[in-house]
Formats: sequence, C-alpha cells, structure tokens
Amino acid sequence: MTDEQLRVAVVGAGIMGTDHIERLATRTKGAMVAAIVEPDGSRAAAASALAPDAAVHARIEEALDAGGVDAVLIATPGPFHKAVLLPALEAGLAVLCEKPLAPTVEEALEVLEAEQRLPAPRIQVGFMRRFDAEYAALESLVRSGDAGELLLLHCAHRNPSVADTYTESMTITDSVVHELDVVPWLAGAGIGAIEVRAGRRNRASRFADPQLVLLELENGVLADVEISVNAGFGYQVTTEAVFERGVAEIGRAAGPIRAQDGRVGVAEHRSYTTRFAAAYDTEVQRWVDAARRGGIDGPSAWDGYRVAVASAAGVEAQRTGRRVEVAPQQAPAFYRP
Ligand code: ISE
Repeated sequence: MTDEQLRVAVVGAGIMGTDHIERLATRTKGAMVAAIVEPDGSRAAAASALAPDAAVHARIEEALDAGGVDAVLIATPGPFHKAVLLPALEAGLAVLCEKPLAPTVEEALEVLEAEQRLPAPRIQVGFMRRFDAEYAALESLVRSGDAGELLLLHCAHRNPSVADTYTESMTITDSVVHELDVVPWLAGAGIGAIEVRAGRRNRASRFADPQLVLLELENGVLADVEISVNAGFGYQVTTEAVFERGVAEIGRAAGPIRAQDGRVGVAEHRSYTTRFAAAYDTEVQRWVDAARRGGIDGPSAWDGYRVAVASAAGVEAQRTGRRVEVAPQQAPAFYRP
C-alpha cells in the first residue's frame, strides 16, 4: 500500500460496482480505484470512464498478477463471490464483499476456513444498513434501555420492481438477507426460527408477492418483515420498534414537503442506491480506514456465514410453508472481539 492511498480493485461493474467506483473515485478519502475487473466490455468501458486511471481486467487473477492492488471490493452477483474471495485472501488483501457473502452455507464455510488461515479477519461484508444513521440511532436506543426492553420489530422492505432474472427464493437470499443481518444486530440476539407466509398476490408479480417473514429471535423478540418486490410506487425500507415504554420508527421519507396541484407530499426513493447512499459512503469510508490499519470495521465473514445459515432456513420455510428452526451458532475465537 502507498502511504496515502489504498489501491482498490473493484470486481464487477454492475449497478453496485459502478456506484462504488464512483464513490471511491470522488468521495472516499485515502483510497483510489486501481483496477476494474469486469468481463463485459461495455460495462467495463462505462465504469472506466468514472475512474480513467484504473487498469481494466476481465478476471481477478489478471488483476492480482499485475500487482499494485491492496484491497478488493467485490460487487459481482453472489454466486461468483467465492471465486474472487479465495484468491484475494490467498494474496492477503483487504476485502469488502457485497452481500451475500456466499449463496450457500457450504461456500460460506469454505470462505470462513480460508480466512481463518490469516492472522486476523480481512473480510468485511456489505450489509450497509448498519451504517445508516437512523438504524444506528435505533440500535443505540435498544442498547441504552431508555425505552425499556425491545419487544417487537415491524419491518417493511419494498422494491418498486425487480429484473426478470429475479426468482421467488431471491426474496429471501437477495432482499430479506438484509433483515437477516440487521434484525439480530438491532435486537442483540441470533435468529432461532423462521416462517414465511404469502397471501393475496400482487397481479404485477410472477410469483408470490408480497410475503411476510416472521423471525423469532433467541431472546424472544419477534420481527415481522413485509417483503414486496413489485410495490410500484418506489423503494421503501422502514422499521417500527416496539419497546416496553415506547415505540420508535425509522425510514420514513424525508425532505421538502411540496404542495402543488392539489397535493401535499414528500418525494420517495426509487432505488437502494439513493435510499442508502449515505450509508454506503460511511460503510466504504470506514472499511478503507480500517483496511489501511490492517483490519475491518463492520460486519465480518462470520456475520455473513450466520446470514447464509438463516437464509437457507428462510428458503426452506418459504418452500415448505413450515416454521424452520435455526441452530444456535457460536462464533470461533478468531471472530470474537
Ligand atoms: C438488492 O440486491 C439490494 O441489496 C437491496 O438493498 C434490496 O432492497 C433489493 O431487494 C435487492 O435486490
């Protein structure tokens, strides 16, 4: 690593990869985009316009062989994560891996085993909601005990629409995966069981949508998650937390209240890239700062593994209509603070 800058290879130049390239090139301090790894020529060209000095490669191995890289930001689809994570770990590089860590429990375990051959954790997983200011304030409220113990969480996760390649199980593995991370983080307890229900179907959908996911936490907190991926009107992620002595709500649309043409209203987001823009900025900055010190500052590969276990249970619950228990997980010493 140079004295000043963490030289980052961004792998995958789709929506999130391009968003991160722009972020690293314009807003993140102490880092630069040294390489872009993207096999699709037109995506690579569009991304390289945002970071003209970055080398462009089709494969991670080429970028690693070329040298000049201190860290890897992985933004490919989940099924390709392991193929990038293993060589990046082998090279001892810092990693920020977009969610999910891996698409299966087996692959997540393989990644954990590879990381544990290093002296300390090097993988941070991109569960950006933990860096959102309102989520962080809610987590502090839970920890403070000011409103009493947390009892319930009502979560809504609404996407305006999804691509044709999005399948029903992705409601769990690609979308609710965020709640599988952030709900235990807020509640301070692991997930003990999951149930998934579907009722009347939105006629805009190819599969059951919306769905309700019920998470039972090991400390008795219950969380219900509405996942809608054909909500049409916009992108919305809200949480209402019920405590012994009060209720707190986060995620409501904010900004100028505009009155015009007989209506009064606030603009809503249409994409996670704007809804969580500030959270991504904080996440990436904290990862860069920690990577320069040789560590991580956010969800670890162990968190990613726990989510993979819960996700597998969620997909089974969705497929069978049954309540599926999740075995308690004990973090290896390597991942304990
Ligand atoms: C997408 O991949 C994300 O990570 C978004 O945060 C989530 O809201 C969306 O449903 C996913 O498809």
